[in-house]
Amino acid sequence: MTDLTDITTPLAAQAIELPSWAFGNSGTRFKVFGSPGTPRDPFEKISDAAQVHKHTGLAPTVALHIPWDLVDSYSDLRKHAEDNGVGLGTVNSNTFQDDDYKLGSVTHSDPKVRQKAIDHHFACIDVMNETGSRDLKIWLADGTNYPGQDDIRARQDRLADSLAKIYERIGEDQRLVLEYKFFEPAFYHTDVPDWGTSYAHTAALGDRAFVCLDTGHHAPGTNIEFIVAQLLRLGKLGSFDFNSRFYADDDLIVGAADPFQLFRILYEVIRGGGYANPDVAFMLDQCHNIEKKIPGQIRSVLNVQEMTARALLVDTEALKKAQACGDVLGANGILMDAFYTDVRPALAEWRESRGLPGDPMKAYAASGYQEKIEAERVGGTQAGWGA
Ligand code: PSV
Ligand code: MN
Ligand code: MN
Repeated sequence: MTDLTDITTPLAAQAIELPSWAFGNSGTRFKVFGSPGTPRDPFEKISDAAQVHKHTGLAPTVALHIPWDLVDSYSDLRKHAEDNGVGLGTVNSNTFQDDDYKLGSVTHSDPKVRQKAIDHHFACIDVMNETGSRDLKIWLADGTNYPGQDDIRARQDRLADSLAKIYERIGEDQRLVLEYKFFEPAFYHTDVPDWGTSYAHTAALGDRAFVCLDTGHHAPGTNIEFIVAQLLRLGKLGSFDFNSRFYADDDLIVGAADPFQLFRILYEVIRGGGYANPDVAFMLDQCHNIEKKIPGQIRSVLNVQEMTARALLVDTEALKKAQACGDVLGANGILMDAFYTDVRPALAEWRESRGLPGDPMKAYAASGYQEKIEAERVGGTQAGWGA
């Protein structure tokens, strides 16, 4: 069995934030399939997320999405989370489901619409102050569908201006994290399409503004680990939205489509000092359209743990030597040896030694929780997409 002795300290420090929306129903524009036991409110989403942490010890916080997770009292929600052994994390804004934002939100040419979008972010900061959250994550659906539709440069200026107003409002211990995405829902141009644009804006804002890298938001073939290395070099990698994709923004279980890519990304995170570093938040951004949501999230965090273990096992000294003497195939072989190491039996044993189930998927299935929520809950909520 693989010897994990040298890597258990960093492994024990792993924390992956779950998205509240992964527990609601979601789907494609073709159909949202309802699943029995879906949470009826944000409190139940948190209870479900807590199951993931209970069985894996890997997911101590849950990200909220406003207004999908609108509640009367965020201190009650916070208390509920704490009672269930988890905390509330990143607050995600939403300026993509309101008719006013058809032609843009913080980039809109109408100052009234821009102000409405800015005010929404102020409301999100109010929520953060109650939940104790550190990060405000902004993903914008802003963009255009046709060349000439709007002045793409003026939109950059309006974006910079709106972001500066939002940034001014965040507290000393809070951060603004700007996510990029190269297309969708806009198809001609997106106002924050790539890491460079997010970097340019967050660098202009200041030290408490960072880039969020969603692994599903790049053109096929993009070398994501290079972006990770570059952002870590620049001190601007704030967070990850992990998921996997075959074609577009599929939001599938992380590591499902391409575990090797996840390994390569995690290797660069570790190499660049971004692992178990509070400045680089590991989050999931996934939807479970056809599979059960809680086991879907358990599988996801285990995939991240497994690829992290493999990346931590890279013989970095030997790799450095091979690289220094130009041993192309030797260096590649050292990286591949770690990638091909089956760490699952050793991880199961290590989990048990820490009082966790060796097989969290099995433990959840045997716990009776799924049957209980399916019997108790009727009329669950949409995750938000299409809501
Ligand atoms: C839309 O692409 C998206 O998936 C972004 O990645 C956000 O992080 C997420 O929705 C939630 O707003
Ligand atoms: Mn995302
Ligand atoms: Mn996305």
